[in-house]
Amino acid sequence: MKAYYHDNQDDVDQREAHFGGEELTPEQLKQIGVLYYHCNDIESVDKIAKERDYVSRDVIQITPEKLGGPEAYAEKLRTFYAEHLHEDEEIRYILEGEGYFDVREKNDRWVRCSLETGDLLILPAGIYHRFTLTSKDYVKALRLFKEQPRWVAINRPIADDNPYRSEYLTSIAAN
Ligand code: KMT
Ligand code: NI
Repeated sequence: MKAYYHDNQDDVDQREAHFGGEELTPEQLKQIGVLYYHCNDIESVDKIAKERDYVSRDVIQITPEKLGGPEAYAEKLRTFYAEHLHEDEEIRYILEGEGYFDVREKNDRWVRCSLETGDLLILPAGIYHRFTLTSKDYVKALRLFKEQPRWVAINRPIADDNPYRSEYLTSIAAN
């Protein structure tokens, strides 16, 4: 994985790298509650999931075929790229392909986390983020859930008043 500031060139294809010129260290990510691991086997993933009380998982393959045709696929990609948060922590483990998770840093700058096969990312509840494929146009990822498979996105700015948002902001305030 590599994490760096996004160049904010929103008129350029979201699947491009958008490298803004400055990388972030794992320590800097940790300060906003974002954790990263590289897992070479599923046992290492299982261990993390167990430690953090995860109970279920599914596999998502982001292709038009797997997501119900070109229109449903395009709609799904739009949903993932709309800035949102979740009320629970999210773990994503890349099984094949690549993806970008953009997360908002403290000063509201976008940080792009570039994930490849074997990378595992943990996003805390309440952090604003979005997801896009890379120019390779393919990812197969394991999604881990603390409840039964459930993916609810609350978009910005509606989520500004969400208690999980306030809790998250409090948790990183001292960093
Ligand atoms: C999210 O919450 O943005 C996602 O789950 C993106 C798709 S998983 C590769
Ligand atoms: Ni999300």
